Amino acid sequence: MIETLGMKESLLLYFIMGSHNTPHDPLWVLQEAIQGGITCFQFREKGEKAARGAEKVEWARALQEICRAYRIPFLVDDEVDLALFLDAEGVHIGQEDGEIEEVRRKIGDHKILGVSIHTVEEAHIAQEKGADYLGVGPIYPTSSKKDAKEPVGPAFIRELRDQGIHLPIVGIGGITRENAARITEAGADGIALISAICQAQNPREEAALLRKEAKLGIYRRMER
Ligand code: TZP
Ligand code: MG
Repeated sequence: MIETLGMKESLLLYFIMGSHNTPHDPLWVLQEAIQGGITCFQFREKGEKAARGAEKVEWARALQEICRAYRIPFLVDDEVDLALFLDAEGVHIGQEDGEIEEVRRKIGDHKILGVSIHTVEEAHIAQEKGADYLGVGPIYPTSSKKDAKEPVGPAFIRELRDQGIHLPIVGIGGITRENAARITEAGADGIALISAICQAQNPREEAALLRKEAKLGIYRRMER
């Protein structure tokens, strides 16, 4: 485990990638994204083309090593046992990936637990049961998640805040440099994305631009 920024600060620019998400070398993409200013990384090795078994663990270790060198929190999607095996900084689970309390018990109090939510009720439950942050989305249509639900739009983040959700929130799904500021302006602490960085010709420049937009949204919200 590494010492990292506070939870909200870590969510500002949350990069997610599996080895198959990019036409480039994933290790190069991660390094460039870090140079551009990402604040958190999630290993999400999922889907038909995903690596499995030992190959998956090798990818995870290689990406984790880069994160460690730059003190970027490394989280694992879905797989609590893999997160524990790697001594990752945390794990991100969906509504179908197990009970929040049980996952918390397994990982302990010092690891980060992120939970995806799609309704105000799910957000309240995750907040009560000890999630460290909420993943909210898809905000916009996305082709990176096969079983994605209907897009909720940035207004849903505002509604969560109005309904008493105070946990750190990261918006996800179809986020680009054009719409990024709207997510944080609506009340999110950051943006999470796959393709905007994975598919970019210049992931470093793209990350830097996205970070600027995410910050801009926060400033706009503070000025209101
Ligand atoms: N969860 C909700 S949308 C999504 C996940 C993992 C995919 C986000 O990918 P992209 O390419 O940034 O839309
Ligand atoms: Mg999941």
